[in-house]
Amino acid sequence: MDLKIKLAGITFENPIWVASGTFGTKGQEFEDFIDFAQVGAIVTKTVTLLPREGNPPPRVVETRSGLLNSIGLPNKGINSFVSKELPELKKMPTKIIVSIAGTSLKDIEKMIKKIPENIMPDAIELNLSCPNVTHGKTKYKLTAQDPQATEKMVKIAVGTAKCPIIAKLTPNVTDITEIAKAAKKAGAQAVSLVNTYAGIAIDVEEMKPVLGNVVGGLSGPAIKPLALKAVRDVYNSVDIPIVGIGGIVGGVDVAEFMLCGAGAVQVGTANLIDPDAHKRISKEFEKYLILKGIKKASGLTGKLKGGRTA
Ligand code: RRO
Repeated sequence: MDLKIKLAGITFENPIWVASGTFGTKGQEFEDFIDFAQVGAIVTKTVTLLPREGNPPPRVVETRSGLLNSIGLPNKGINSFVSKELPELKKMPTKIIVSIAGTSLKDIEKMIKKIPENIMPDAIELNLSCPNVTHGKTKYKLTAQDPQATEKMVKIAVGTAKCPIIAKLTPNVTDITEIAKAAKKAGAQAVSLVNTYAGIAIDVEEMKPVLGNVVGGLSGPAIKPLALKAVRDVYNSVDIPIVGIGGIVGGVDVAEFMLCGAGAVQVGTANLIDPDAHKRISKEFEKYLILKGIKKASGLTGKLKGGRTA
């Protein structure tokens, strides 16, 4: 079975990647479970210019319909990341995609310039969509809710980076295709969607919100149909490679995202429940392809038949 896919000018051994924030810092927690050569790519936990503490606890709650998180981007900052973590990550036999976020254009430019050429990641995922931090003082909370801000942020990243830029979008918008168009216009080589859906969990006994930060981002199988719609909408109206994300827990879910137009996918929440998830999902996906008589995984992208187009 040929699982190789090409996206943003890079060849990946497998269309199934692991999503940012769900795979430890260096993936070392998963070493006993996973053959990294079989993982399409590891997207690292989002890093910022300066260290961040993150949000007050509790930071994660399991609701009846998915996981709600408000971690708030805790990390040691880009200097520590490029000196301690990135060199280790680069030794792994898979593609490394570094996730970065910033509140200003200067932040993004500075961060990208701090990545040494000899340990350049295969791509950068520009996280424009963390639901748990404020990205500046506009009427929009997140960069990826504002087409103009998205365009500016992607443009500076594309102009500075020596590797492809994948813009990670939020589903918390009226029309995600407007944002994907802005990312494409600014030169993004791909978009990844979706980040988590903003939500609130309530402790009725205490009559207060469960999460320390009140609002969090919902992930897991509950959001899959919503994420599939977002991928399909972008596929139908913007000519840009798509990395599909949202509630993938089995091989058939991967097929669904690819049929809707994703060239690759990321597994997130499932890693937190089952450290073996990537291996199992990959095997199940291969089985699906065999059953359907499909020889190349890449042949599945956008092959959804009929129905409403968007
Ligand atoms: O750290 C977080 O709270 C977080 C991030 Br950066 C993100 O992109 N998405 C999310 O659900 N949580």
